[in-house]
Amino acid sequence: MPGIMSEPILTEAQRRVGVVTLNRPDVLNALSLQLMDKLAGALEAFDADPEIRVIVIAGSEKVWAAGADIKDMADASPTRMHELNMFARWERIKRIRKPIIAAVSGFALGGGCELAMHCDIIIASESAKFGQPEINIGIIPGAGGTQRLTRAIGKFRAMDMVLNGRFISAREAYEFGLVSRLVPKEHFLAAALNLAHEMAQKPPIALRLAKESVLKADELALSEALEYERKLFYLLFDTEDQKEGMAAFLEKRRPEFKGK
Ligand code: DAK
Repeated sequence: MPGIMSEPILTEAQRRVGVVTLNRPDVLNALSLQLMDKLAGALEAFDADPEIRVIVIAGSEKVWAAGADIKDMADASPTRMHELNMFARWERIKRIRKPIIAAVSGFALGGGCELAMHCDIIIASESAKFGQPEINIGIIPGAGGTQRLTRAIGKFRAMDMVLNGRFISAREAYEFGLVSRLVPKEHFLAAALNLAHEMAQKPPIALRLAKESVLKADELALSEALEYERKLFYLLFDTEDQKEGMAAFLEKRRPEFKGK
């Protein structure tokens, strides 16, 4: 269909699941500024849509994303980089409140690896490869790679990847704790979508607060984070879904969550 191939992302609502597909196959889904703008906008739209409960970001079977678009940065001065304000788009993605599942197959490099780490669950195909190769082009990770990767897999493995630009296989990524579930290549998208549809049956407010609370583990000291968790825990007793969930358990039936 004319036009579709030139759209940097494609979006689709599948009942309660919002799906965003990265779509720059010629440049291995390099995350251009335009793509990042559209991605942030699409995620915000799904976040605001009451019908949508879970979001999936997918690439193709061959590639998730090979990083930020090097063409956008190659000749840039610090002032130009400041003007481009690439951080703003990433900050918008960080603020999405609904759970985001990354369906990763093929390369997840540089900004691509960082985008996966902005998601909440990473489903990886056995062919996925993760890396932070920025060192090889004279920079360091700029969208949280040195921090989120270190928190996910530990200092020494992160140093090996960031200092050497070493790619790790999906299996290694799974063993290191960077990947939630490892699935066969042929099924990676179906696995991510199935999981998203399952999660979409769960109480949406609790899903959002659970995400918010887990993310505090990286931000706060343990005692503050536990206090934070406690407040969110209490808050859920003000939802109809908590009453429904517990009533359904006691009545031995399936709960019907309304997001209220
Ligand atoms: N940018 C632009 N074009 C890219 C690209 C990229 N990151 N990666 C691949 N391409 C293009 C190639 O130039 C090539 O284009 P043509 O030559 O066909 O025109 C096409 O995609 C196919 O790539 P290859 O021919 O290289 O394919 P191979 O299978 O041989 O190699 C590869 C695959 C993934 C190993 C290789 O393409 C590669 O090394 N790509 C670059 C990987 C990389 O260095 N990634 C890190 C980029 S830096 C920030 C936020 C984020 C970032 C920075 C700041 N702020 C919030 C401030 C992130 C920075 C990065 O990600």
